[in-house]
Amino acid sequence: MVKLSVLATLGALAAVVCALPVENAEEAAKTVRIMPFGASIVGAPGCWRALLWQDLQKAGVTNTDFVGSNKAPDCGFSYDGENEGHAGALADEYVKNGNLTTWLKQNPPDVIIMHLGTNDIVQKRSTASIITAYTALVGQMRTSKSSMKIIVSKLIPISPSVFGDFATQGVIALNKAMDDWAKANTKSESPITLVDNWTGFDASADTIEGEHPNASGNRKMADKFLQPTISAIRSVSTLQERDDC
Ligand SMILES: *[C@@H]1O[C@H](CO)[C@@H](O)[C@H](O)[C@H]1NC(C)=O
Ligand SMILES: *[C@@H]1O[C@H](CO)[C@@H](O)[C@H](O)[C@H]1NC(C)=O
Ligand SMILES: CC(=O)N[C@H]1CO[C@H](CO)[C@@H](O)[C@@H]1O
Repeated sequence: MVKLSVLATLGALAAVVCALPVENAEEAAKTVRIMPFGASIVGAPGCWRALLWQDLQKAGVTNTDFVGSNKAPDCGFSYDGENEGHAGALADEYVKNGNLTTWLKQNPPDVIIMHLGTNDIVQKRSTASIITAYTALVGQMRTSKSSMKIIVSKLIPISPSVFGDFATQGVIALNKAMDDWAKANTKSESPITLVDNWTGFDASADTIEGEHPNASGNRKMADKFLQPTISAIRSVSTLQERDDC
């Protein structure tokens, strides 16, 4: 009797442990690989990634490995800053050249954080062509991993006095188009989560020269990415936990 009830209790405990939210298992959770992907706003120096990494560690989300062929630029403290943010990059050139596919093979991630398209807009690519490139890139991400968690940022505004009003309007149009695009392309096993880095971001006060975020811009971007990144990491580690159960 006693033994049976102990066994029953153990069985019930195991079920409870497997059902526990992953916060309680984070230390033991498998490392989740995260690839920041885009152009210079992501990569050079992209110190919002340093703040995001720091905020994740502070929040106890330590099972992270940021991956990519770019090493961490100096942001004043040491952090895990590997990324695929390449200065001057265009979404449609990434598609044409297959760069992302190469990088996904080199360092396969579980989560991608993407901010991409500013250079396309400055070089007068249409909203429709950028959205077409996004769809192709998401296809490449899912070929790498069918359950890829994809976090896509609305573009931060760029200064009309530096880049022209057409560029500001292009960012607004692309950000608007992202809503329908994300809805149409999200999948339950591979969600596309939009992060709105446009709202509340000031192209004059929050950038160095009308384009790249300064200290206040980096803080705003890190804050906006934090919760979606935590959710993506947890959804990957929850699936891994379930595999163990
Ligand atoms: C992308 O691939 C093309 C073709 O291989 C190459 O010329 C280019 O340098 C790559 N871009 C980056 C940012 O590595
Ligand atoms: C850049 O960031 C600093 C620090 O947050 C802020 O004081 C400054 O006004 C910002 N803007 C410019 C254009 O430097
Ligand atoms: C309009 C819009 O989507 N605003 C969002 C901006 O970002 C913050 C934080 O990520 C959200 O709370 C807002 O809803």
